[in-house]
Amino acid sequence: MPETILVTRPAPGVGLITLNRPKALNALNQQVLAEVTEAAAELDRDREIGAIVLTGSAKAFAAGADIKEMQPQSFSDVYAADWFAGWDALTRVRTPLIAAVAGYALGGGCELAMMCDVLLAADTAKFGQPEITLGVIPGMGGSQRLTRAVGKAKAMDLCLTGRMMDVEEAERAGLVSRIVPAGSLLDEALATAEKIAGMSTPAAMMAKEAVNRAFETGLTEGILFERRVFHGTFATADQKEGMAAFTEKRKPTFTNC
Ligand code: CO8
Repeated sequence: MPETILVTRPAPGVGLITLNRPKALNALNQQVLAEVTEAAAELDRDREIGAIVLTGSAKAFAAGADIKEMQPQSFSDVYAADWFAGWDALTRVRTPLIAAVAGYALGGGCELAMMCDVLLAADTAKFGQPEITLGVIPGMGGSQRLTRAVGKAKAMDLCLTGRMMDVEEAERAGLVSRIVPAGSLLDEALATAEKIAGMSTPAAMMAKEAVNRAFETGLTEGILFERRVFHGTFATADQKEGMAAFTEKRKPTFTNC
C-alpha cells in the first residue's frame, strides 16, 4: 500500500492520485517518486481509465524535491543513482494527465505539474523554480519544460531569481490551462477528466501524442506525424461512430476501439 499518496477512482473512467505528505508540504522524496510513478503506470495500464488527475493539498501541490533528503547527498551519490531520472516514467504515461494545482508548486512541484498534459490551477496557486536559492538548478526538467511553456525571458527570470509567480501571471505566460476558484478545483479537475474519459480513448491518446510532438520535433516532422496519426484514426470504430453520430444528430457512444 502506498504511504505518501492516495489513489482512488472517483468517477467512471477517472483515476485520482493525491500527494499526501502534508507535514512536508508534499515534498517529493524517493518514496513519492516510486509511489506516484507506479500508481500512474497501473492506472495507465487499466483500459477502463481514460484520464488521470494528479493533485496535492490546498496549501501545496508540492513544495519541491525533498531538501532534507537531498541535503546529505554527494555528487557521486546523485550521479550514480541518476537522481530523479525516475520521474521520466510519468511522461511515458499515455493516458491524459491533469494536474490540479492549489498553493505552492515550487521546484520539483512545478516540474511535476509541467509533466502533466492539462494544468488546472486554483486562484491560490504559486509557481516557481527556487532551486537557485539553494545553490542548485532545476533537475526535473524545469529549465527545459518551463522555457518551452513560457519562453526564455520569463524562464530566465524565474530560474535566476527564484521568485514565485502568482496564478494570473502563470496563466498569462502560458503555463496554466485554466484558473479555477480554489473551492472548486478538484470538482473542475474531475469534471474535465470525466469529459476526456468520455471521448474515444485512442483518439485522446493520439491527440496527446501529437501535441507532445510539438515539443520534441521540428514543424515539418510534427505536421507529418499529426497527419499520419490523423489517418490512423480512420482505422478505429470510434471514428465511424463519432462521424455517424454527428450526421445522425445524436451523441456518440465510443467503445475505445
Ligand atoms: N523539502 C523538504 N521539506 C520541505 C520542503 C521541501 N522542498 N518544503 C517545505 N518543507 C517542510 C518544511 O521544512 C517544514 O517542515 P518542519 O515543520 O519539519 O520544519 C514544513 O514543510 C512546512 O514548511 P514551512 O514551515 O517552510 O511552511 P511555510 O508556509 O512557512 O513556507 C514554503 C512554505 C515557502 C513553500 C517553504 O516551505 C519553502 O520555501 N519550501 C522550499 C521550496 C523550495 O525551495 N523548493 C525547491 C526544492 S529543490 C527542487 O525541487 C529541485 C528539483 C530537482 C532536483 C534534482 C536533483 C538532481
